[in-house]
Amino acid sequence: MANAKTTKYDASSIKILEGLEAVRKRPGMYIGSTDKKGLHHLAWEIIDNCIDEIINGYGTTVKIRLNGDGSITIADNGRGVPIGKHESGTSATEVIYTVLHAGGKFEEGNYKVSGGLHGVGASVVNALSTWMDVTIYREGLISNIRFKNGGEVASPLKKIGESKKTGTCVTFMPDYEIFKNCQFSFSTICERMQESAFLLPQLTVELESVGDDKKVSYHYDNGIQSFVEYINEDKKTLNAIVPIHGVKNDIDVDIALQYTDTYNESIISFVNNVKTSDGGSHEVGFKTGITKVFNDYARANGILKAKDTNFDGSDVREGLTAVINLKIPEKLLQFEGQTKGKLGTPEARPAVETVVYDTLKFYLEENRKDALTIVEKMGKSKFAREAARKAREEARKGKSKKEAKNLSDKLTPPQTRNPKINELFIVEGQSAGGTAKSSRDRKFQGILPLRGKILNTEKANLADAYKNEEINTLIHCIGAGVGQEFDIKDINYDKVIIMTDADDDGAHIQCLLLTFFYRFMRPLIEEGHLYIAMPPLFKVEDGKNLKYCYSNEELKDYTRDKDPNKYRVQRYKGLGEMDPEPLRITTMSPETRNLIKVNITDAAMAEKRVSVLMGDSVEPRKEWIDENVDFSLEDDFRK
Ligand code: 0RA
Repeated sequence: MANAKTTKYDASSIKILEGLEAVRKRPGMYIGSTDKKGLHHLAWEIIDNCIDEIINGYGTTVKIRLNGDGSITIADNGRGVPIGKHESGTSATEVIYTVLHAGGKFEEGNYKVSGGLHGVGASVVNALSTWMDVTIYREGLISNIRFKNGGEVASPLKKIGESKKTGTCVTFMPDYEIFKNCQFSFSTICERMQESAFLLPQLTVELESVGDDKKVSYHYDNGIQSFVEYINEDKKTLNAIVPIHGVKNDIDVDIALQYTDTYNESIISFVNNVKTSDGGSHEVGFKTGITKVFNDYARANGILKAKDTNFDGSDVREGLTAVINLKIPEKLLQFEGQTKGKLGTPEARPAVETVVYDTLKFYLEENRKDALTIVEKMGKSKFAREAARKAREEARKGKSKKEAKNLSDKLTPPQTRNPKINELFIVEGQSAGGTAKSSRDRKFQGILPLRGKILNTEKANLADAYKNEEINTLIHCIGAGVGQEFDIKDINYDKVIIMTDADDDGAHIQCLLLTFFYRFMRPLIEEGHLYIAMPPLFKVEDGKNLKYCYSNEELKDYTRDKDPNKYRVQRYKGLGEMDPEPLRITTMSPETRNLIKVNITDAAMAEKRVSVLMGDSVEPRKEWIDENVDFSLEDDFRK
């Protein structure tokens, strides 16, 4: 009998290792990719399991720690992963961490609220780790199991102590042979956990990064209302946050919204605690609902007269911040699109529309003062929109010759017209412009020197932007229109590259340009056409060697073991003082340069950053620049 059992165990354990081997052979099939995103997927997998436990009513806190050696620890105070014997003779714990998709078998008809988009199982994380250590507090015991080499048992489950606590603590070391040149990003993990904390008021998240001594924690009793408050933190708001809540046809609708005096909208939506980055039926219902309710209110109160046209959607959403959170029963759940980031469920549209309309109708009637402030802003938006259209039409009719002349004074265009390969360098000032002109490859690189500081578009609407000469020039250069009418198909350049000095002024101009592109040509960023050039900060000459360094750290690293008398460091104060050849090699030539692709993955968070950087309050901006000079950039384009 014992023999039979051993044989069975051996056979099944071989099968298990084969399963994990399949994961190691084709990680992409299980976690999407083996880049930075895939690496973080491992963390999300383990973290989501903890969060599910809390959603189901067990435990309150998730603790996450980057250990500084590449490993990460994730712990919760839920019931603890089961430690009993499994029918195969091994522990249930071992099964959960080694059998593909085993996790679900241990659930007892739980309503998994967070499910839907992820959930490949903890065993996949184990398969892609060089080691994993699981400690479980349960049934009065502390139990531990360890794995190595992608899921082999290094030490089977055993008691290591006693405790009245309950919970699960997992530490794993991702296999960095698979995730080459990747590391966990503390700020990425913080951002996602903060979002979870906003969505789940019962949750506390504590995060720590050991190497650099960072510690934060998130807990929000007021849920998505706190989320809106956070996004609008540095903005002037027009009304108190409006909570909208209702259940319609089994769909639970929860929304918080607030208007600001800015010109942009940020709507962020979730379904069953999973972000729907590409919107979907719920967002359509939301937009329809608010457009209807504000038009009806404005008509009923004589703000829109009979001869006036309606507010359109963009008028109603100007300055709007909204967080939408839906709970949809599994049987109605439908996600669409390549990344499943879009809600399909048709029932969500009328459900959200009705709840939004009814709640806001009542709110507007009860809060007349706020209502009038908001509607007055919509009136201004409508007026500006109509004025901008007129201005554009006039520009098309009469002034286009003058503009062409204007542009030819400023822009040095590439010699050939090829939007698929051409590049536009936006540089600061005439002197840098001159050097850039000598450094460029004239066949496909164009140079646009900006004269003055460009307008801060955080505080400007489209009509104001048109009046600013530098911005006007930019719009004409890029050639694809602006705002709602921007059409990415018409861009004259494949890459628009911001090339400023590596000093405070340069950083400020970068911010101004990024703000402008973010507000008025967002597809340029979303479709990956906007870049930042990386000019070197230092030139180091030692004997016959010449080396360019791009940061203080790089300079320190490079000169550490050198005799200070044997090398010479030149600090570049601006692009203007660089010679054409070094500028070409270090910054402009596609063969040798470093470019950073501007990558806005999360519109709402980027929104928050832009408003911190460009808004009225100086303090948070200073603090923010000090902490994160790299804005929302991801340097995934190092060529
Ligand atoms: C299934 C059953 C039970 C606990 C869990 C899963 C569980 C999984 C994870 C993953 C991370 N933290 C977790 N906490 C709990 C226990 C069921 C019971 O106690 O009856």
